[in-house]
Amino acid sequence: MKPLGLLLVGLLVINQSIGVDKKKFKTCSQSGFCKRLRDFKPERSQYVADFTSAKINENYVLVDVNTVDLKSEQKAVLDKYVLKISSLADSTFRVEMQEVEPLYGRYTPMLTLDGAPKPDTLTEVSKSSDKLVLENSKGHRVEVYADPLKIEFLDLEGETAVVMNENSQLLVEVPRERKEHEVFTETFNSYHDSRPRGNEAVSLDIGFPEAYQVYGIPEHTDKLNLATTTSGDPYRLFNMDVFEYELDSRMGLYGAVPVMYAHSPKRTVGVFWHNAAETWVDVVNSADTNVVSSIVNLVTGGSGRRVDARFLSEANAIDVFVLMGDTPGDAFRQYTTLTGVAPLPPKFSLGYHQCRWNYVDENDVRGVDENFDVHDIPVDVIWLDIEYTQGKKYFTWDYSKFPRPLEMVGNLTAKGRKMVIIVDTHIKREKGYFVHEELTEKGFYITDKDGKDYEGWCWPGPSSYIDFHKPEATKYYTELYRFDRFPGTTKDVHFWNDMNEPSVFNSAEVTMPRDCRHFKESAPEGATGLDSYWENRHVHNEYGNFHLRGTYQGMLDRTDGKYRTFLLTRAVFSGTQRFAAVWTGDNMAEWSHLAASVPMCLSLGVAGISFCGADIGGFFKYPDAELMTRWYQAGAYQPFYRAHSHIETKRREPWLYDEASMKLQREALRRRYTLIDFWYTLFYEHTRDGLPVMRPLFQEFPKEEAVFTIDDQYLLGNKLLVRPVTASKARSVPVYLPGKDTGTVWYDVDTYQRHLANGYIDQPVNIAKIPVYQRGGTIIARKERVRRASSLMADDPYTLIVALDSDNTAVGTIYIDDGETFEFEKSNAYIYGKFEFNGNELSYSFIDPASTYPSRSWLERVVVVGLRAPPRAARLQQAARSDPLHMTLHEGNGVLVVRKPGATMTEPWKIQFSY
Ligand code: NBV
Repeated sequence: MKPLGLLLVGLLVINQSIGVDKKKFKTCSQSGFCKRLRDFKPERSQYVADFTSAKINENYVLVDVNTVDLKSEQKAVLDKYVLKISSLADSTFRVEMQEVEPLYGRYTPMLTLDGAPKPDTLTEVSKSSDKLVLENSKGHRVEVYADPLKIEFLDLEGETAVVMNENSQLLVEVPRERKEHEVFTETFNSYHDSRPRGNEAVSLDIGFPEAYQVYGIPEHTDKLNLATTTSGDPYRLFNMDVFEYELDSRMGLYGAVPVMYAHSPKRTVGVFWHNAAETWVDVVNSADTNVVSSIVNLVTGGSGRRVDARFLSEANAIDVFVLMGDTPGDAFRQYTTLTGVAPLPPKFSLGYHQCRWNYVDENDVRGVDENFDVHDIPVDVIWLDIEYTQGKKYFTWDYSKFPRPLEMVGNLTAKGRKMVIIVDTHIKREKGYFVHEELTEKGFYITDKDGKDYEGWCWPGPSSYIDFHKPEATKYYTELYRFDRFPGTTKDVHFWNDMNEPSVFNSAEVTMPRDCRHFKESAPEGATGLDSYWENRHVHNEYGNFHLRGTYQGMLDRTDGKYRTFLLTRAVFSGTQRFAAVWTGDNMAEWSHLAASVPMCLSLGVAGISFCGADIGGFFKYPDAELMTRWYQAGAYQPFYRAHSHIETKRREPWLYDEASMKLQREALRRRYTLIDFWYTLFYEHTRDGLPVMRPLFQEFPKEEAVFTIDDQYLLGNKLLVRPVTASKARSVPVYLPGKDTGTVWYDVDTYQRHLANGYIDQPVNIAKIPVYQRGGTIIARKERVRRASSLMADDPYTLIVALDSDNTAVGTIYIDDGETFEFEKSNAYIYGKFEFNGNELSYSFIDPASTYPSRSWLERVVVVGLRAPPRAARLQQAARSDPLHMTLHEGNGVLVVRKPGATMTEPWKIQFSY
């Protein structure tokens, strides 16, 4: 396309009325395999296991499975498969199945797992020709039935928690060489997919007896608990650039994480469908449909509940991890044990990020930066979108607008701030552009179906895409992030990888043609045919991860692994958390989109991806002052806190609103900063326990049925309960306070009003109010002196908020380090401290006594809330010090403030209270 063509495309994009163009994206019935297989539900499964051949090793068993012709009397064998069931550490099993000798090989995701999963023992409990019973070291049993094949996973009480192929929907399509008359090609919107291998889809039904709800399989825009899909399409997992995506939808989006959890008051289990190809997931919740079976179930002693799921993928092997739980936290951790946790982020990245498409030049950047100071608003990062480049050629600067990038970055870092700049996935095909020329010369591009460098259309016009499956191509790419390769960047310039689904404007479903070719490392020697490469269809959902891994490694390498880095991505797959933070893409300045940010980030969080946020204010359209204010307030309590906006929209930095709104936005931002160490501690703890930072209520209150479907409020760690205001002119919001059965108490963080958990309360709100509650029994450290950027608050003192439970006790933690290097790992340069209050004493001790960090922060204040009887005196003990402390009482004597204890954080201390 010529520049005029590009302009026209651009105008079309901008002028088109707001709302997704659904015609661009397939429904299940337009997707060949989904249509072909969705209705596949034979009366009896053709898959039969043969246990005589079962080979049991210490950690796994191999079983021959055949499909048999049910119509023939001798049940003639059709195809031969091998089933492998492995036992893995942390109550996890893996089930793999494919043909004995797949014609072209089947692709297994390469970057999802954080190293090889640790094995657990697997022992044979019994074996007959009908049934094989296996057990792991914890006592979880797997019962495999032979004819037809069915696999049940039992909890520790011997009840079936997960069952596979009970509905006979196991299917592994066996590719055959194309016969002359056969047509493999499929067409969608006039785009042809050559499908050279023909049909190679896989399918499996997975049932969850007793489950009340299922969760997971982000990224979608509907509720956290998944809906029954019998009417309408299944949930779709296929990474695509969906322009102006709609809410309450099961359509595919930028990301896909095929992990699902099933929860009941009894137990939580999970399944991780390890497949990078396009996948559709059907869900049937018995509560929505099956009255008869519910009654039968009730009569037979069950809860009457059950959820059935069914996974359908275009290609690759059957490969499913089963997470036996049994609590929600256990299942979430089992998933991150497999796929990894987010590395400890540099502290600045938990502060506020100011972005826009685009800050147009150096002056603009300077102006924005200065305005934050003028209006006394904290900010850690200023961002640059695609316009900083020379004609969308990443790793270059448009020097007419950014003549001195180093100086610009230096101005920011002098104030303790950072910069993030964008690097998209596509590479501009332009003569003279060094990246394009080198990639072409080295043969590092993805090729089209005929083996020529694939050329698509994206922001820069004609573009190609790196074949990261080639290890040397990834290595080449990492080196582009070296300071000498990308002049104008420093260790304080971090990155944003966008359009990495990948987005291709002139191809089916705005992404790469499925028959494009990727390098196959495991190709048989000398192979030239279909077994010599992978197609995009096999690796599709994993492509973003390959790009991210390259960037992440490149950023580490540029400082020889000295500094931690920040990276943001739009495409998502299993394991993305190890490389990048995620945002929910191009949302809109609408109340409904503000509300959707909560379930979207919650479902990413349970899928291992905690570092999540939505564009504050909404990307498309313009947020009025009220919406913008509410969004700043909500975002202050979400992990990734960045304002962003479309190039065509009106500027909307806080000072551009009326004075009163600006002050409210500033107040919200300042609240974020008072909790900066709380956030940092949460993220540190995520690296240790693998649990979501932003948690659904059912994680902490798994037996309380009323919370199973709540997704407009959530918990930060196990400490704060947040219920953002997501409606205009709200005078009050309903807030559910969980924990009735355990006598949980909650304290309003603004007033310290104490609420005994008892379900919903009606929380009055005005425009300044953000409903946030601290759980009784917890201690949170705050920094009350908010400065220009988080780095400037490093040495500031702490205020501890001790919120008592009904036993008059509380505990909390604090993590402190230099905020930017890996010294915490390399030389134990950190403090991980624990606060404990038992009524008579508040103590501070080290969880990891071997670690130290010379923190200059000190204890400035202790606020104890929920006290029944105020103490008479308090005394600090630290090393040789023993000092009486000054106290005051507030709020009808329920709030005690201990002034200036002055304790340091580098040694343990105690504050003793006498009554
Ligand atoms: O780089 C421009 C935008 C970016 O601002 C946005 O955040 C991304 O999601 N990008 C998409 C491409 C164009 C979107 C219309």
